[in-house]
Amino acid sequence: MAVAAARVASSDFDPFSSETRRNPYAAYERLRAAGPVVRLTRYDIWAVPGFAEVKSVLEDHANFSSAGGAGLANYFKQKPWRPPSIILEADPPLHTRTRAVLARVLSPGVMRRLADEFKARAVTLIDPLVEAGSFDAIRDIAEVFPISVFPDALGIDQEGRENFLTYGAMVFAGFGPENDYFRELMAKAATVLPWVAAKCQRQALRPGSFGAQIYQAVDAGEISEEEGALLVRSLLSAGLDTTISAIGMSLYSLARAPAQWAVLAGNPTLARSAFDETLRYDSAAPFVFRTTPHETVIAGVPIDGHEKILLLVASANRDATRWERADELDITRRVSGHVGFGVGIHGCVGQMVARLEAEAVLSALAARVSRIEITGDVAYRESTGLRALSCLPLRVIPK
Ligand code: OVV
Repeated sequence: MAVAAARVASSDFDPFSSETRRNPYAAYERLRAAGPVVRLTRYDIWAVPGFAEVKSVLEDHANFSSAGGAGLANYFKQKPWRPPSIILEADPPLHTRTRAVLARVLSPGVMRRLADEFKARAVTLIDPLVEAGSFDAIRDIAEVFPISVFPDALGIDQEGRENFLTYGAMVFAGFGPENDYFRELMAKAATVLPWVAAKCQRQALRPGSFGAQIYQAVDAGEISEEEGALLVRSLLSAGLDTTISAIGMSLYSLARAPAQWAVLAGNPTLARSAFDETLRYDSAAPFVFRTTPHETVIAGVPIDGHEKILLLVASANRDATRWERADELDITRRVSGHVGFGVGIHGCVGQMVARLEAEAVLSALAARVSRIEITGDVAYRESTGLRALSCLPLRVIPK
């Protein structure tokens, strides 16, 4: 159905620009004021900025498909740069089958068994940094800790681990329009993509690991051998650049709020809820797309079939109609219900691993450090899909 352009809000806002990455929140507020769904004229897509509508679209997988791609590219019309994810970029019934496998592999019981190991490794990483007194929280913590614990849990050996950084970055840099950063990463595709494919094979995965458990689902007939490899690939795609970015953004948010750090240092058991509050306050994964398989409506606005819908989860997490003092970081607030991990059937299946990693890092720091200061300029990587810092120079004052 044709939409009368004059009757719907439109904006020339660019969700993928460097300026937006540095500070998206004023623009998000203007979008929320403009309407429940806003036409973004630069890209010919719909944007959804408010909490209630983001949540209801995420909860309506029948009218808002994931098979059209999680990023800007419309797989109903264009060929994706990599074979689509069979969990993130799939609808039921395929998604139901693949999700069941990963939900089992990443279940709460499994997490409990990993917790002590993650915490011990975080202390080993953090203590010498605290002794040194100053460090780059991105280079020395955020880009190190997930790479040190997650591929081990996944069952992948040490060889070539720097390729994980490149691959994870590639996946999320491919969420927006092609830019120089994406092209630079893709220049390494000829070595990185075959390396990733090899690491996803059955024989590359240590017995008892997450990866080996995925192949047990193959042996049980739940998924095919090829699907097994693609689900290992999903853990590699989704499990590193996300936690790297989120741990970096979390430290950045806390470093900008000394009074909040003091609360955490006074009670390091708040680390887990502090991490969730930083995800709400400055979400590392600021958006995800859906695609309409057919005509539908959002908040009464008619939407054509095969349209890309940009769900601004970072904006929803600052919506004053949902959150009191939405623009304030408050690690003691009741933060459950934020959409930084999404919600619905595609809600982050790895969120317990992410929380475990971040909790290990934040509690190890909070146990030792009474104050954090930012000592120089911070910068963002030019990733269109994540808000990821490239550097965060800090000085820490030990207790
Ligand atoms: C959540 C997420 C992000 C990126 C890639 C994938 C999943 C995947 O399944 O490949």
